Amino acid sequence: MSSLLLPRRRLLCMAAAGAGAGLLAGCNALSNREGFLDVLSVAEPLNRNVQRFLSGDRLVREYPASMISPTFRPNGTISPQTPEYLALKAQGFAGYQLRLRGLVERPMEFTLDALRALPARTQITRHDCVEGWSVIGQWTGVPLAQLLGLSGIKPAAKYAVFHCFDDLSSNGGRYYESIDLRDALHPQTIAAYALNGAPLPIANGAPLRMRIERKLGYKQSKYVHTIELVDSYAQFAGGKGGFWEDQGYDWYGGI
Ligand SMILES: Nc1nc2c(c(=O)[nH]1)N[C@H]1C(S)=C(S)[C@@H](COP(=O)(O)O)O[C@H]1N2
Ligand SMILES: [Mo]
Repeated sequence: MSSLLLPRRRLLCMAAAGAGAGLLAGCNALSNREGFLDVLSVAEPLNRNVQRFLSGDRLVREYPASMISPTFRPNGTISPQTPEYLALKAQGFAGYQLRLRGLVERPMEFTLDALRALPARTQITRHDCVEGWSVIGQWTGVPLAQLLGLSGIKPAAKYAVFHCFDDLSSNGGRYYESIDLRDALHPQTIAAYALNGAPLPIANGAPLRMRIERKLGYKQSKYVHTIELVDSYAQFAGGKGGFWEDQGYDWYGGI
């Protein structure tokens, strides 16, 4: 069955329902909100629509455990040195909280224990960096659709922005990224706290990083502390929606 044939409203409900039965209430609240999906479709620039047409709302391939790479090669920041990160690291991340902010009905915070207590998704996927290498790893985390089902989504929200702890260019800025809500609600978009069955290593984004499986490596934010829903990402840093986008990389970053 081709997912392209299903109405978009149905697809969003499937994304939310895939994250756990408790989400159906949030899903109904979302799909009942008049105009929400219409706003999304009008706002999507042409190239995004072309990529969507080619890829649909498909799931990316998931691999058998036998294909997991012996080491998940780290890239970019591998040991954040910002004061706020070093303070959390010194306590073994015990004080960590993921914050949901911006255009949500209810701002929320989740400790790592609270995240681990929610229904989890585990997926073995391939990570493709634009530098030309790939690795396969097993990720475990909470579907973002589930978290947004709990916080609610205000009708004006169009993008999820991921705010990170690290200062990759050592200029006082922080790594950040953004995706549209359709990718945010995709069933394989998870906030991951484990890699290959062990707590996420620092090099790979501890204590929490995003996996957005239809995207290139630079869209996979590590060291995430806040997820903010917005109607525009122009207000952040260079205004192009991400650390590498501000250096000229493509915002959509699809694979
Ligand atoms: N916060 C943060 N996230 C980041 C980066 C980074 O430097 N800082 N690098 C990106 C790039 S270019 C890649 S390829 C992947 C690497 O993830 P890994 O270190 O787990 O391999 O993380 C992405 N997310
Ligand atoms: Mo990358």
